[in-house]
Amino acid sequence: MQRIFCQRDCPDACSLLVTPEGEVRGDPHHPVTRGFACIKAMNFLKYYKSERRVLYPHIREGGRYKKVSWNEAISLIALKLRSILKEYGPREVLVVNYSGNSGLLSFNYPLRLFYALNATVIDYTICDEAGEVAVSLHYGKRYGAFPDDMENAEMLAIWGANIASSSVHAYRIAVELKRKGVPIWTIDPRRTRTSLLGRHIRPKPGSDSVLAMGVSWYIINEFGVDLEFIKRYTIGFEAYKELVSKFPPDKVEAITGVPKGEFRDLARDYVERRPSISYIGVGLQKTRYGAEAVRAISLIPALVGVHRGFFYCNSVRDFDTDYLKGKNLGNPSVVNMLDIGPLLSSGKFKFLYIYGCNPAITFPRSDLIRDGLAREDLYVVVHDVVWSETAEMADIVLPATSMFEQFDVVGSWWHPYVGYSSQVIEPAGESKPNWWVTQEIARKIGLDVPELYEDPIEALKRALRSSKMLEGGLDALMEQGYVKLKYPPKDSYQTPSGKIEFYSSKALEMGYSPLPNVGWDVEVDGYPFKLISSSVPEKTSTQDMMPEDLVKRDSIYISRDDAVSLGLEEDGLVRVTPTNGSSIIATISIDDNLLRGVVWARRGSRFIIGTLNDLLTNEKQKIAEGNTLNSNYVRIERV
Ligand SMILES: Nc1nc2c(c(=O)[nH]1)N[C@H]1C(S)=C(S)[C@@H](COP(=O)(O)OP(=O)(O)OC[C@H]3O[C@@H](n4cnc5c(=O)[nH]c(N)nc54)[C@H](O)[C@@H]3O)O[C@H]1N2
Ligand SMILES: Nc1nc2c(c(=O)[nH]1)N[C@H]1C(S)=C(S)[C@@H](COP(=O)(O)OP(=O)(O)OC[C@H]3O[C@@H](n4cnc5c(=O)[nH]c(N)nc54)[C@H](O)[C@@H]3O)O[C@H]1N2
Ligand SMILES: [Mo]
Repeated sequence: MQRIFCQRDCPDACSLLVTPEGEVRGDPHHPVTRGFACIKAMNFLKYYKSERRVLYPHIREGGRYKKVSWNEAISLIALKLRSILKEYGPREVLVVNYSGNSGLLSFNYPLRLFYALNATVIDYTICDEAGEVAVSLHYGKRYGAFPDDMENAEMLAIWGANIASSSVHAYRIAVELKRKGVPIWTIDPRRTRTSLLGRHIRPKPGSDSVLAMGVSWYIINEFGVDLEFIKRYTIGFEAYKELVSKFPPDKVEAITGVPKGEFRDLARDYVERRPSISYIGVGLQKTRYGAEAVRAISLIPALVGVHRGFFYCNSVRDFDTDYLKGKNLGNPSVVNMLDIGPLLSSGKFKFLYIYGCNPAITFPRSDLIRDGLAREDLYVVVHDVVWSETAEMADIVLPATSMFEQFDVVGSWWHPYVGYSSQVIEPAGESKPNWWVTQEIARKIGLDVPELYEDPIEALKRALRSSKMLEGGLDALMEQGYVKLKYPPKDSYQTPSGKIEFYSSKALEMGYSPLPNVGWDVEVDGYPFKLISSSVPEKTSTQDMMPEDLVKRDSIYISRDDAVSLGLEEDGLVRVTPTNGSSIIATISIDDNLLRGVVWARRGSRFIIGTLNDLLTNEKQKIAEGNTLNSNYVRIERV
């Protein structure tokens, strides 16, 4: 049986076996995959064989796509690129990439071309980055609990994550814990499959930093902190205590909508059931005070004496990814990816290269992204595995190999294993890996930079060579298949003081509040519904949609009480108007899992008219200019 490592942007980064019959299974020997794969992976081969697959290079001519040879496609791209560089300069060339493929090579290597050109690259702010910075302010490196820590937990609190959908192997651990009688808590405004595992706290969305204060208040004032631990491993506790004292239970109850008895019980479990572990999801972080909430939740273990008793993002690696992406080759300009819609639609940039990303659906103000892609004076090249919504608007579409058809090195942002994924299937049609395409473009425009043509295996070797976490580098990976990374110990803290800093000196230096800046989303006048969205089991972001799924249109989900008060029935049509001046038309779905005042949509929703992300703003969090995808308010009317 042949094996690959899943290259989707998912915490589980599974080891997948392809049987001789062409089925995909979870590797029974891999310590985290343990013999089962998610529903998406089981359908991968069907998906990659579907008619959505891009098999050949295509150029758009008179509104239709025409098949061309690679040579024609690359020549045309080189011609355009050269003339745009000459006429407008390199800053008008933009590369957009993100989470289509998280393999080290697939993600990074193409960037070499754009670094060497001194073009414009993006800042990756659309997912979990603000929360990563948040944790590092107090802990140094951001690693926390691993799967085995979860398995040994005496209590698990899952904040703003629906792991039944987004991390099925973490969900399985949670199910095992429940079976053993370990208390599980879920903090999510929605009822989900995950929340059915235990006690469910339902805060108003966007109020988690306040809720974390409420939990901390009870720990400090009623159940007792671990003073020994605090003295030995932390600094700034007195200042933190002062902050928490400003959020007594009644105030927290009023802001979050959670009865105080509930978060009191949660506080008691944090203290009495140690090691208690918090799984902090990306969902709650995509709010105006999201990174602040991540800070406050991550500090709860420091109160009760558990070293790094949280999981948020474990992708701490000492690989030389700067080398892989060619950071030394130039000094590109950087723009926040949340701003791409407004920038493109206002006429900025003349050449756009997109790989591993579907911004026409996934970026905020996707309506403006699509306006931009439609510009006559913008040349758009899309390299993708399938005819994504973005590919369908490109001037040139290039076929990409799927994860089964290319080699790469794949890590996880949850578990500590890194794998070498081999090519196990011949490339479909004329599809080519990401690194190959930018090599060819560089060659055609005649760039004299040796790194642009470096053999990708050599590049990987060099990037892993000096790693202390991965002994033996790429050779070890290729020989053993996967290797467990050596992380620093849980009780080492890479902050200026060497301790957990409740009061963060690094935050101060970076212009952020040294203590979590506790805040919450407030309703906007005239826009009574909070719109949130999240991942669903059967697709990864916009991937895995079969041709028959694409015909269907998504709904806006609303609570029964709200539907009644608006006079709406199941499948009725509504216009949804956000604060940003756009609007969409969709069907309504009545959902008993929602709180009043909250509406929900599946991530990547496409409605009868418009898409979900047309409704979002590009407002940023203060920390790391992170996204606020879950902090939008809308008005809903029957049409
Ligand atoms: N099947 C599948 N798996 C995936 C993905 C996928 O699309 N599909 N995507 C992958 C990627 S890129 C990522 S980033 C992760 C994301 O996966 P998760 O970390 O689970 O995050 P989300 O799916 O964004 O949202 C999870 C939950 O957060 C809740 N939520 C929303 N706002 C708030 C709030 O203010 N407070 C609280 N407490 N909860 C809130 C939502 O109701 C939702 O149930 O999953 C990865 N795994
Ligand atoms: N409303 C709302 N919007 C969101 C979110 C949300 O929760 N709500 N979540 C945000 C988050 S967490 C994320 S991570 C982003 C994800 O947004 P994107 O980065 O746009 O991710 P995908 O939708 O998975 O699209 C990736 C594209 O890459 C292609 N691809 C896959 N493998 C390869 C490959 O090897 N080579 C090439 N060239 N292409 C490949 C896929 O076919 C797909 O078209 O969306 C964000 N947008
Ligand atoms: Mo993400």
